Amino acid sequence: MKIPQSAEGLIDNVREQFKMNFGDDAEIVAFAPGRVNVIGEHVDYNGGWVLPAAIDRFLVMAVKARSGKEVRLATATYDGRVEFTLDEIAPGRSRGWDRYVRGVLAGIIGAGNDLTGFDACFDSNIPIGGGLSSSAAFEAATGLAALALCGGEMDRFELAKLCQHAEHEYAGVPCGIMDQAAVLNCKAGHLLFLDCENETFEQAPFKADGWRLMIINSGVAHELADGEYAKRRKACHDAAEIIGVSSLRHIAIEELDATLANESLNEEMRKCVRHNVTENDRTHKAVAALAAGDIEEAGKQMNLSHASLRDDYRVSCDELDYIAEIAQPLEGVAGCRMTGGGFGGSCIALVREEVAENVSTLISTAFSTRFKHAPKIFLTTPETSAHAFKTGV
Ligand code: GAF
Repeated sequence: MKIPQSAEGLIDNVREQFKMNFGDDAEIVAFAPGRVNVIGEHVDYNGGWVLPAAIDRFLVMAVKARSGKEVRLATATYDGRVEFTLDEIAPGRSRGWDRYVRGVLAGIIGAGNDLTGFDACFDSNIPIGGGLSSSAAFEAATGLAALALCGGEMDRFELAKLCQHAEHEYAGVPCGIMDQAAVLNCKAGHLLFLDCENETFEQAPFKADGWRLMIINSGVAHELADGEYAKRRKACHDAAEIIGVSSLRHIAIEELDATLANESLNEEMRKCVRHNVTENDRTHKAVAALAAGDIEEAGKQMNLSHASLRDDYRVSCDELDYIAEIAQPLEGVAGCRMTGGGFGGSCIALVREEVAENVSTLISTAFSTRFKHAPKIFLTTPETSAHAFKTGV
């Protein structure tokens, strides 16, 4: 395993913080990246296809085993220090950030691993609420650190499902599998073309020479547990039942018009079906375009994706719409769309590296004028997935 250069500084800091908090060296370090989704949005929980990449922002966790069942968590990311025992990890014991840790530990122990207590210190530079999967990174790093502590082994997709379960049961977010699968399976320099029904994926090389992924964080914290996400998910599920398919992914683009003519579907369901079917089609087109080096076509599909998420799926917001509106026509921008769950969070743009600075300034100026705060903009390259390693001290 090669430690990503962009994670090195954070790893050093966290190891130092561990020593300051617990007076000793950590024995294992786990790191997990955030993710950005290039295209294929709000389709993962309907068995669809997604195209995320790991980003060069990480959560790092340093740990050391203790005898007994006590877990002590220290962090610079959130306020405070939390302590609990491994007998106190059932759902509902905490509403704080430590619920993610409790949820993952419960899954690891439930899978038959013999885990003892431990000390842990973590820190993250993945923007929280930025729609970049800071919570999936937290779960993945916890899972890998815990497995390394007890010498347990688990297939990465199984671990992703365990983390997804923790998110459902402990954070109350009925998310799909994309985020956890991405942070655990992405490969540097590649996009993860993931089939969420069959749980299979291809590593699609990001061979867009001279192009970069730009992330534009609106600074509007997205909150997926507030009900809208669950409502969309339910409308999709109900629509699939009426149509008679196990999930919306089984409706081909050629069948869309006939499907929408079904009089038993209400307007809400129709919009959800249309978004899912067209988004799956766009994702396949974007993957083919990227493989052929046709960045302009991939960008066009991203722009169409944004419109569908805004108009049919209604998960965008003024800030994200404005970023897309400003960015899409700019010279050197192939496409721009909201990314992740929406209702705030970030946009992703495919941008020519040589004009990236200029594009960033133009977006930032226009956005700041309208919303009175600046977006946080950065470029990323597809990074590696989560890993754990022994420190050797
Ligand atoms: C959030 C969820 F966690 C994912 O599973 C996915 O549904 C995404 O929103 C929308 O594509 O990130």
